[in-house]
Amino acid sequence: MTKVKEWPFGITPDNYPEFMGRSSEHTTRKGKDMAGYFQGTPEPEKVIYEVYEAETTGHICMALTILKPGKVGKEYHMTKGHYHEDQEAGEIYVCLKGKGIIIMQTKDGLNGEIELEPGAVASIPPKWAHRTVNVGKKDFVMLAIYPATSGHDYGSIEKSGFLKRVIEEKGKPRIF
Ligand code: S6P
Ligand code: ZN
Repeated sequence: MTKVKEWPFGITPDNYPEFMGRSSEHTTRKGKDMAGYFQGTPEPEKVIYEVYEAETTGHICMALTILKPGKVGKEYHMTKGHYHEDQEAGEIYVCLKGKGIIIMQTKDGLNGEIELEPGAVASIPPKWAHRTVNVGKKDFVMLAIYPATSGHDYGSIEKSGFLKRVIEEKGKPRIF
């Protein structure tokens, strides 16, 4: 990732677009980029989520994820999910807006989830794959903070998926 000029700053639920403007990488994931991730087939041009990343300060990266509300069939919009290439790299998520669930698992078959609402902070330990799901009706916005050397391993999830999925049932999220 390109290193951007360091600058002292604070991020709030209102001023996060400033971080978007100063990030060095911007990724948009549309339905066509996520073939095989959902049980159903997403509309190819529909934006599922956007990520703005920057190595903000001494070996620490920050990334802002904006996960759009919506579903593919009964399944809520979600990120691809990944392990970190560096097996020692953990991560902290801070929820700025919306309602979400992080689903997590290890290669040994452990799994878990954390619910996120504004102000909530989640700790993702090393070796745990993580995927974020928007279970609300508005944008889900969160900040991730992680070592610059983490790297992303998408391969294992692309191949085998997660042990759990999050669907809407009777108007509420159900994890199964
Ligand atoms: C990076 C961190 C997040 C995700 C982002 C998108 O370690 O976990 O910034 O990259 O939420 O998810 P994904 O699975 O497409 O990278
Ligand atoms: Zn991560």
